[in-house]
Amino acid sequence: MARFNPFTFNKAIVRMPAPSVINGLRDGDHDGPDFAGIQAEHEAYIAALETAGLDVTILPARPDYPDSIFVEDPALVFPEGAIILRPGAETRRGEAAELVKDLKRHFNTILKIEVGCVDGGDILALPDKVVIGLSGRTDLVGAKSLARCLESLGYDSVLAKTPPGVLHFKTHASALGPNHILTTPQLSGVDVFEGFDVLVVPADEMGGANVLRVNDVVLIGEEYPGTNRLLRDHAFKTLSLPTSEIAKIDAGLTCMSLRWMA
Ligand code: CIR
Repeated sequence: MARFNPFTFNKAIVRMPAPSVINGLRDGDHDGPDFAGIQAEHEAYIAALETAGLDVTILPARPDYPDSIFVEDPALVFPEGAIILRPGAETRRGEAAELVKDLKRHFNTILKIEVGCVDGGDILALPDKVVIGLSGRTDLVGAKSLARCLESLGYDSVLAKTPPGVLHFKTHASALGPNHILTTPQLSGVDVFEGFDVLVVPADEMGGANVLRVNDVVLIGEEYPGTNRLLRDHAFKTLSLPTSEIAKIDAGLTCMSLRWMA
């Protein structure tokens, strides 16, 4: 495939949180987030996207889908078209169909995964390929179906393994720039990152590996000062955002938007 720029965007879609977000899926039985806290984090996130130059479409809350604020999981978007995914969690599957009419307003080409399951959180777009992480939410059948959709849009893809017990591939890896990846120690040596400079988050900041490069800035959770320092030491411009409430339902910064260059 021709080299692709997965960092430059002028459009985004987000969805408002519903009060039911406090019942969002999570690993373990700890308390959920505080609704006002989620609202504040979401608001700051939208403001950061707008400051970075994106035109943000804000979809209304869907109380029937507690996790629907995490629009990255049910769809993938590229300048050439959108792909409707099949989320691995039963309670989230309906979110994909709900996005179709909204995506049709922006994309002429809409493809769809019909079999298996794929969560957008497992899909990492790099300049030379798209990595599909196999996980508890993304299976081989879904991954192969996605690879065919990607090919028809002009993208090469490769499979990788999400570390056991980790929700999504991107929970532990992010693309920082044309030559740089940020990972946890578990993913630092994987072959799909060969040829990239891999920066590794400090051992006590695993959650810091989920960052979002948007145009010239890297959005990072304010709970990860060591990771922030690491990025700044490598000349990345960063913006810290509060993420402690969304973290209670296993979410990070990439999952609250779909982003593309129109
Ligand atoms: C879930 O378990 O599906 C949600 N509570 C969190 C999804 C986070 N998605 C993402 O990081 N791509």
